[in-house]
Amino acid sequence: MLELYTHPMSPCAQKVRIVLAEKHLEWTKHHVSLQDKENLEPAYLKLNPLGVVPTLVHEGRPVIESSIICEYLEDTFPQQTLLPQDTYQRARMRFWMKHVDVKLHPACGTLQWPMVMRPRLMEKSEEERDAILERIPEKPRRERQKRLVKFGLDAPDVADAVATYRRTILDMESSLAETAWVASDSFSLADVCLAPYFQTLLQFDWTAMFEKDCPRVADWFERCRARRSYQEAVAEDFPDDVMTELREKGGAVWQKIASHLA
Ligand SMILES: N[C@@H](CCC(=O)N[C@@H](CS)C(=O)NCC(=O)O)C(=O)O
Repeated sequence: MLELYTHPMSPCAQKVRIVLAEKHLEWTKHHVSLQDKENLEPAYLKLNPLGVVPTLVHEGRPVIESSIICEYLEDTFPQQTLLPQDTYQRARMRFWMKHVDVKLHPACGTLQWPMVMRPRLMEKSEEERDAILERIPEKPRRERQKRLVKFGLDAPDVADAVATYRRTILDMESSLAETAWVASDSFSLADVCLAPYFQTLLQFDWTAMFEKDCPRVADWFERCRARRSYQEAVAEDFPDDVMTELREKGGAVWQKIASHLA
């Protein structure tokens, strides 16, 4: 009844998998290889014209955009609700979800592409690489990804991406002084939508971005990771050998990332 097109390292897909786990929903996995660019194949573009994961298919109908999928699952399966009771806190939750979609997600992609996607694309000839990049549907994304492939972490987008991450962390530290979770005293979609972006920092050994001076954020992430939903939906896809490899790669470029921290 529920099918998810997903990739283990996609924070957007991780958001949806956390919701599915929180609600104890059964679902069928379709792995989309982003490294092989299966997301740009015509069959996948029919489901998701933006050529991105995740896509949820429920009773044969596709639902796209991770935050919309999360809200769709909440509306359709209200058990174990992830909405705060208070309407003001719901507004706060939606603010954070929007912040993730508009700012944090592009920042994360800017840091992930040079680490994960670029090495695979650089194995191809320039001609093959250009042909793949030309198939990316939206122009701003296509242009950004071309820059990230060409220049890696030296691309001009990287400084702003690191600053966006850091600003987000500082704003979360303030929010967490008011409520136990980011938007309210209960775990909500705001936490679901933010947590996977901290998995990215963890997997690349970049947690110094918050560990030294943002104790509330550090504690919040520990609490997210301790949830069964996070273990099932995210952590299980990162066995020790995968983590070791990613953390070595991330550690090797940490100084470059840190150079953009104010
Ligand atoms: N706004 C979309 C963004 C989805 C997105 O950018 N997904 C990434 C993985 S996290 C992706 O599929 N990228 C395609 C690529 O790397 O070519 C959503 O929230 O679902």
